[in-house]
Formats: sequence, structure tokens, C-alpha cells
Amino acid sequence: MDCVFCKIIDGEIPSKIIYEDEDVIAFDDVDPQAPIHFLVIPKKHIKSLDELSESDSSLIGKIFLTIKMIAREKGIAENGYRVVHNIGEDGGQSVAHMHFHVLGGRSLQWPPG
Ligand code: DGP
Repeated sequence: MDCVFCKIIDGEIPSKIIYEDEDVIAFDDVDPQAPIHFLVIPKKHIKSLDELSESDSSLIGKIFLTIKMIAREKGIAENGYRVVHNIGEDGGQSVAHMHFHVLGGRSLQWPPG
């Protein structure tokens, strides 16, 4: 499958991996939009949450617990941070493998563009 994030999972494309287990992987975004900007993704190729099924519910829980763990490790939990999941064309999704952006380390503006 021609998926850039599957290639990161397989080690075909190098990345700065922060955390990895049998189900999820987290790595720094190549185009950071904040002092801390990493992505948490499932190893299973799922396009977005729009394609989730009941059997993925524990996987989603694991992704969010991974976000919490890394945010604490990186020291952004106290001041706060943002989790973003872009879905489809209007959502601004450019990589068709479900990923959660985690942004922190500065005050973030709202609303997004
Ligand atoms: P989105 O627009 O929500 O689909 O975000 C995709 C993000 O993925 C974007 O912030 C840049 C990041 N990205 C794309 N290709 C690579 C890559 O090869 N390595 C890393 N580390 N990040 C990538």
C-alpha cells in the first residue's frame, strides 16, 4: 500500500519515533506547527475515524491514553495542549492514515482557519 505512514511504521521512511508498541506509534511531525507537535497513529491502516468500526474501540482508547502519557512526559499537560484529527478533504486531511496531531508548548489560537 502506498501510504507514507505505513512506511514510517515499517521503517522504510525515517522518523523521530517517540513511542511505539504493538498497536500504536507516535512520532514528531515533519512540519511542526508548535514547539511540540507530534502525531499518534494506529499501526492498523484506517483512513480516519469515519472508517472506525466497533472492533476498533479499544484501539481508539489506547491512542488517547498514549496521547495523555506523552503529553505528560513532554511537560505540556500542565499548561494545556490541543489534539486535532483532520478528516477528509474539507477537514484538511493530507495523509489518508488516521492520525492525531498533538500540539503544545505555546498558546494556540481559536478558531482554526
Ligand atoms: P494532515 O494534514 O492532518 O493529514 O496532517 C499530515 C501531517 O503529516 C502533516 O502535519 C505533515 C505530516 N507528515 C507528512 N509526511 C510526513 C513524513 O514523512 N514524516 C513525518 N514525520 N510527518 C509527515
